[in-house]
Amino acid sequence: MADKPPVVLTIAGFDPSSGAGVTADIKTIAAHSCYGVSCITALTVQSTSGVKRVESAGPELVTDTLEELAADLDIDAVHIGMLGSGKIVKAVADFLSAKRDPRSKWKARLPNVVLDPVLKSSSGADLLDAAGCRLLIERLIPLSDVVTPNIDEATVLTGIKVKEIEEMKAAAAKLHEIGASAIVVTGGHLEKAIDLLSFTTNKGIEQEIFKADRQRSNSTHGTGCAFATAMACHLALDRGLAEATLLAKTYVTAAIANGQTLGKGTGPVHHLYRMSQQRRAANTGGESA
Ligand code: PXL
Repeated sequence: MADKPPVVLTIAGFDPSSGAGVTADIKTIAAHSCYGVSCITALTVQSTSGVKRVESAGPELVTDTLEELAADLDIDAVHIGMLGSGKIVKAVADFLSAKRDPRSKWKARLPNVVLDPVLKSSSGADLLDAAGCRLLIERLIPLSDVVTPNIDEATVLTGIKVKEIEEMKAAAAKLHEIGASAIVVTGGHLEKAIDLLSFTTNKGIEQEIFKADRQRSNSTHGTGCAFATAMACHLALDRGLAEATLLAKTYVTAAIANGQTLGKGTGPVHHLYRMSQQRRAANTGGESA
């Protein structure tokens, strides 16, 4: 029998065009040789042209799905993406808190919880209501191991208008105050694609900057989901925070660079680009990349 792969749970919305959301996350998880399981929080009607409609799942459906999966599998990491509404944020926060309660039926807390605080789609549709945003700050950020806002999300969560590195650092410090233990502010929209990792040690807050050239590409739908999910996979594979950040950034950069021309709008990143590299290498008898 083959070895058991790390299990990564994604709690996120459904994007029928598979650029973002659970179906995209499952591709990212497979690309990292982990086993993906999922809990759908909302259905969206969308394509590469943008989000047309959002229907929230019932909170009981979310709670039952999470309990069913957690009772059956040893989960090595959790990715949280689009949640849609305050009721779903509450269901997820209640579940994560119950897993931490020593008096509960659960034996251990869920490890490596990566929260991508999804607020809006890139086309501007609201993906979390106002009550959800408040509860995410109050309850979910303190229950997460890593929070991965982009600069717009960091601005809404902290009230600090994030444009450059100094504001990224200040927003990360504010998120620590709110209760985040580690943060990656992603700045793919800046002139250079700059990500800031911020974490607490016994000496205080440490911050590290990761830079890459910004790519001009039309295949950028799903970059936030791919980054946060790749981060969860690397943590499930026992990598440290800095290595996980660097590898997740490298994965997203390559997934954008290898993007295929799909749809009439903003195309998806190529989550499974490594498969075609391996196929090419096999055909030429060469080594896989
Ligand atoms: O990229 C944010 C995002 C996350 N999850 C779902 C989405 C989107 C953006 O459209 O549809 C399901």
